[in-house]
Amino acid sequence: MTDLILALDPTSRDDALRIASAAAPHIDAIKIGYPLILAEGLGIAKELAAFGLPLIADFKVADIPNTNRLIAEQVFRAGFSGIICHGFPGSDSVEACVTVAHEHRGECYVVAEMSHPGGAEFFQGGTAERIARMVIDTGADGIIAPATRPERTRILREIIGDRKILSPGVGAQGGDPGTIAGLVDGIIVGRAIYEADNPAEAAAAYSGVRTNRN
Ligand code: OMP
Repeated sequence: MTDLILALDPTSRDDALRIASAAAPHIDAIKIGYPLILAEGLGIAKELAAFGLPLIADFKVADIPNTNRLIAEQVFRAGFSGIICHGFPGSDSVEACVTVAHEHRGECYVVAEMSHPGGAEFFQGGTAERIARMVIDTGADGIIAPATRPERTRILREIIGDRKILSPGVGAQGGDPGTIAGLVDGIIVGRAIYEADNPAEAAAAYSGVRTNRN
């Protein structure tokens, strides 16, 4: 069954906890990153972990291996169960995140191709495919691939086989959940849930498109 991952990007603790609490019965994981953590501090991770859902750190880590390792150690110590890193710094940098993630029984996802229009500028032309192959070679757990371009995500699926694909771009960025859900292991939805008048109802509606992977 495709997971529904809430991208929790509001920048106030109260909003984040209210929305997470409303959406929690309908979602499978929570992803947070710079917007919420820079506003409220890393301690928000422990508060969100209390919902009992996997918590993914979206820092799109993109540094030398030693710095990636130091960042990943802080992430898993803070209570996260997954981390997102970039692939373009190279396989040694990705391996640093994968090693720390697995030491903590967590998961590491690598951005293969981004979902916004500019994501086509550098990630296409072979780069996304190379990053997907790197995921296999480094033992990473999966990729981030765009719900806004299902045809690209389908190509990346052929490369990564049964590794996971988490797919942002549904809702606010125009991606259709029904089209992408069967191709991926998780859809990532942010504004369409946390900016909705009724986040619980919105989360329940996205939860309804979950399906078995084709
Ligand atoms: P909404 O556009 O509000 O649904 O949020 C999408 C979430 O997914 C945000 O937290 C983005 O930072 C994140 N994201 C993308 O939108 N596109 C990508 O290519 C990669 C990510 C990500 O790594 O999560």
